[in-house]
Amino acid sequence: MQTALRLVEETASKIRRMEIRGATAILRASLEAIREFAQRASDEELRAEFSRAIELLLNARPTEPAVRNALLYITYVFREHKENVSEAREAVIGASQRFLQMLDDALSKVVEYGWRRIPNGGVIMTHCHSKTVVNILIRAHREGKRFVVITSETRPLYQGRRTARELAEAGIKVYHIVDAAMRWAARRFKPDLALIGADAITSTGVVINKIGSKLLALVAREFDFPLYVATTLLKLDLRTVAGEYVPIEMRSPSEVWPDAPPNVEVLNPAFETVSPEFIDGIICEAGVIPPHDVLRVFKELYPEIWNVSSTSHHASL
Ligand code: RUB
Repeated sequence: MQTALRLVEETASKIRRMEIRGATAILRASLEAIREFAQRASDEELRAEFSRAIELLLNARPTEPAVRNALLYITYVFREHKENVSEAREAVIGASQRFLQMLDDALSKVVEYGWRRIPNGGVIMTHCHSKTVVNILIRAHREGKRFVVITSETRPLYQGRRTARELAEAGIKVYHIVDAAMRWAARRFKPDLALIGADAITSTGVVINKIGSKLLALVAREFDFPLYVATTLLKLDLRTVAGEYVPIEMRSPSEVWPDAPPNVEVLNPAFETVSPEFIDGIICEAGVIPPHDVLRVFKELYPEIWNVSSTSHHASL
């Protein structure tokens, strides 16, 4: 019989191999894995392996603060009840459920605010695959808006194809380009706006998203169209308040060039930063807000998560 920890290991490995990818999907899978772990583990296993289960999920992808916020909170809840294992189990299951619900509520609000921003008859550029962005565009289309989307393929793993396919299947006209053609496409199609997702947001409103996002921001600046980021604030990396940087994941060179010649060092950063001066608005669960407001709004929306996180930072200072 599989141990409960084995199930968590399987989820962590799918996240590492990018069978599960995109910040929202990773958060959802991590929460479901920890809930299932708590449901299935024996008393002994829950006590002995809870921290290991959390660690496996935390380390699966380094640039995913939403997972960190969720798992820190669940760890706090577990520790509060650790004298009584059945209470601890119920508390972990309950907290995972609450977080999943919070995520669903947040995402439906982001979509609700986001679709209104999509200009009827307009041209929109996006990059990579963000479920949040795709949902906004499909909703705008269902609400009767007609527009064209330019998707970039997103080397080396081609997540842009997934975006193109999902939008096309929903009846939206898509132009698909190689990443290096972003500037060319902007010149040719004169976009009305760029819309990207986020993996992480810092306390000062810097957004971290797929490598190539800053390129799109620079193109938007040059051709004078706005760039919006659609994301739940649950992706705010609270360690940045305490002075830390968001780690940027470096992935295997073999994703780029599996048989590169000797002496060629292939570099494969997964993400990059887009600083607030390049962002016209964060479309989040509180509406469209300026990037520098993210921390204040986060504290208002999620005081419990904020309290747990600041307590754990102070403990480590
Ligand atoms: C995915 C990516 C997405 C964000 C947001 O990178 O950069 O834009 O994760 O996605 P990767 P969502 O493919 O390396 O995981 O809106 O679905 O949370």
